[in-house]
Amino acid sequence: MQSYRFGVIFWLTKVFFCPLSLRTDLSSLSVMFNQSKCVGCSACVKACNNIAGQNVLAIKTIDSKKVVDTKIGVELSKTNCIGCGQCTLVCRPGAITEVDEIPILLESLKNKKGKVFVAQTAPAIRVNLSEIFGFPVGTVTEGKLVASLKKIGFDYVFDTSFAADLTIAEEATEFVERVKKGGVFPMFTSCCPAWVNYVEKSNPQLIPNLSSCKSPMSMLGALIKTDFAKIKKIDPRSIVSVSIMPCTAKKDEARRSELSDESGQNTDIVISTRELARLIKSKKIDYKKIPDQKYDKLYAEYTGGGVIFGSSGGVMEAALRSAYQILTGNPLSQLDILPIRAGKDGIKFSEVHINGSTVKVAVCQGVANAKKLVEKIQKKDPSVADLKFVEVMACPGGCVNGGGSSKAKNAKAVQDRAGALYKLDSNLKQRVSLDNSELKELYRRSLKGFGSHEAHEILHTHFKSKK
Ligand SMILES: *[C@@H]1O[C@H](CO)[C@@H](O)[C@H](O)[C@H]1NC(C)=O
Ligand SMILES: *[C@@H]1O[C@H](CO)[C@@H](O)[C@H](O)[C@H]1NC(C)=O
Ligand SMILES: *[C@@H]1O[C@H](CO)[C@@H](O)[C@H](O)[C@H]1NC(C)=O
Ligand SMILES: CC(=O)N[C@H]1CO[C@H](CO)[C@@H](O)[C@@H]1O
Ligand code: SF4
Ligand code: SF4
Repeated sequence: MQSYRFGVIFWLTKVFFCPLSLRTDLSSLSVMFNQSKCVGCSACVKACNNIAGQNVLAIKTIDSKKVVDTKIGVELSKTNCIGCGQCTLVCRPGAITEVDEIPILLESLKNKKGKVFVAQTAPAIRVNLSEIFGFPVGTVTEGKLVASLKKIGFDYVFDTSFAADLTIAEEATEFVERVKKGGVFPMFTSCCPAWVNYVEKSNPQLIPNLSSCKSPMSMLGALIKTDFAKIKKIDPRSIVSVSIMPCTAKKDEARRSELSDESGQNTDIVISTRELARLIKSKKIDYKKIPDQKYDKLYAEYTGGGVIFGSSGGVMEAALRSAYQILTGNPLSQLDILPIRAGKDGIKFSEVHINGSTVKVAVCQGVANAKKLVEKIQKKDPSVADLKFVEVMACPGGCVNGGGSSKAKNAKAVQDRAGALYKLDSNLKQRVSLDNSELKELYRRSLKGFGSHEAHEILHTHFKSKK
């Protein structure tokens, strides 16, 4: 009797707590894993612990095979996974991957009638995609990217770098407002959705420190369904807005209820660099030979500030260029802020002198590093006293090495990708986001000035605790 009862309890425990067979976890909007493909190498577990700092994954024995699973045995979406995709970069057999949105896109393109397809491409795509198609690391191929998307069926292709300038204009304005009126410091950037996920899920007391700016993707997504729709006299409900991002976390960002309105999600579909590369190949587009095309006007222009957004330190550098100009009315004499550029340090510091005061800033790459900095700030460590502004990117190197791009061969390849963006920046006539002429036109047309009520309606958002 005793052993019978024990047997039943054992059996029940096994059924309820240990999945008996290999499973595929499709619960997250960003990443998925398929245990049948896993070889149990634990590379993903290390990436999740050491880079993402989330400790979500573990290797377990299921069906007498060592495979990846969530550490606490629940679905991925119920863990504190931030969707950063660092695990997908290291998984050789493709057992952990981005959630594939190509089938939805193709289905949607098949029923194209009456719809307007609009794409936007992040600053980092122009460098990473080149490599996959055989150009040297760090080659910029904007024209081929636009041409390929047009060939796939997009009616308009806009540049997210334009919206990066917009994010900088609004974020620098917000920073200056906090300086003038006395706001919450340090202010943290909010453009990296994996970092935002961490704050909301695990450290919500940081919410007031986050900038209220939407990310460039979501600013442009909102403009496409308002400003663009109005100018082109298109019903926003007939627009299919697709963003091409080096990021897996953007997939769940697009589905945030804060980023939808009566006409639906501002961004309908998010395709990673890797997915786009697969799509271009499956359409047999000759990426190397396709004649260049230009981004569509309205949201095509970018300054150096917009394009360096794709590198770790780039958002901070761009924001400081603009904040300086807002505060003093003059351009910063030294636009290159070298101590916070790419490089290996997980946490980088710098100081900028603005109008007689010293602004101390920090840049973190990888949420594990951001957690270390936050801990120091909370412990009132003197080495981080008086920090005013902190940039956080969940991916080491920034978006050029995003969880939705392809694995870089080594750290040098990441540096070369970032270097390509800094080179673009140094060759541009306009290097301060505020000087983007399409952006100035947009403010004249509908936004009525930086940080205005109208700008807040379309370009800002809010965050809430999901702990
Ligand atoms: C998981 O991987 C196995 C083995 O490659 C494959 O047969 C199966 O279709 C995959 N499952 C899903 C849901 O993708
Ligand atoms: C967030 O802002 C508050 C209020 O200014 C500040 O006391 C706190 O140290 C900040 N938190 C971090 C981690 O920077
Ligand atoms: C610059 O500093 C001076 C003196 O501290 C101050 O009066 C002025 O308001 C500051 N300018 C701006 C734009 O904050
Ligand atoms: C999608 C894409 O372009 N991926 C490339 C990014 O860079 C690495 C190496 O640097 C290539 O292996 C990928 O193919
Ligand atoms: S997406 Fe990021 S947080 Fe989630 S399991 Fe992968 S590495 Fe960990
Ligand atoms: S990296 Fe891929 S193969 Fe290795 S344990 Fe993780 S899921 Fe399995």
